[in-house]
Amino acid sequence: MATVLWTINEFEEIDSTNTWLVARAKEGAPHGTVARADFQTAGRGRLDRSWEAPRGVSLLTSILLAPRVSLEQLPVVTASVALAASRGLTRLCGLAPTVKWPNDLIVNDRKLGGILSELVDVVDGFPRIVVGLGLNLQWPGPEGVGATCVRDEVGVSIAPRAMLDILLAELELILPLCETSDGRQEIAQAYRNVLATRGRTVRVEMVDGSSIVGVVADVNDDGALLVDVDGTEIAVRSGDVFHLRETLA
Ligand code: BT5
Repeated sequence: MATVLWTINEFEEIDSTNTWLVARAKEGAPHGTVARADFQTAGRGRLDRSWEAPRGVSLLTSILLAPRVSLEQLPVVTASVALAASRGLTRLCGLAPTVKWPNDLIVNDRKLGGILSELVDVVDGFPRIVVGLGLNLQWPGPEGVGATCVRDEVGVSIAPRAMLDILLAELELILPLCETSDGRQEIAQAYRNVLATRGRTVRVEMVDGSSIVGVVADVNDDGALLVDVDGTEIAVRSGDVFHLRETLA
């Protein structure tokens, strides 16, 4: 993958950076197109949930990517964005978030950020996706959801645009790794090292409504979560993970 030329579109207000960028992608916007907003009127989480943030205190961004990977390998691309955000934060302020599979950024068991990846289409066999990231910088998230922000964790107020710039710089280093099997192994190893869920008993709710309970064993090189259910390892590609402690609460 050649060096990415980022085209950054910034908005004071928008419905959702993901919604905007998916629409631009369908009109032919290229790999490397980025949207960032100070405020979203209809910020989206996964599975039709909402993402809340007051004006100007969070990184609210979406990035259009067209890596040369298969559909099965797409989770690695999303994982790369989570890793890039985590590394960028460490460089900016020393904070080292872990990742709750699939891609929540966690500090002290609280949610610092979340990722919403949406497949746009498949062109010449390669998927194009919009990866959206909401990262709480100076506002600790809605009450009652167990969230936190960078300022509350380390006392540093990071401007959203500064966070975006360092995220993109880190992403430039990681993204090419998605396209080779050695690179994907490297990403999987880095992801494993920050995986908050490893060894924990979890309930995983699948997209089809079914669920499993087991112990998180690992992630594989394609980014699937490997859950040990009574001695049988199940590879989960998409779903919602609840630590059992949360389930029982
Ligand atoms: C996510 O969803 O964690 C993905 C969030 C992606 C948001 C970005 S912002 C830029 C881009 N444009 C968009 O429209 N979206 C992306 P999920 O795992 O479904 O988590 C959503 C849940 O997190 C909600 O139901 C709340 O409980 C909680 N939540 C909402 N706002 C939050 C916040 N600021 N911090 C922490 N948790 C929050």
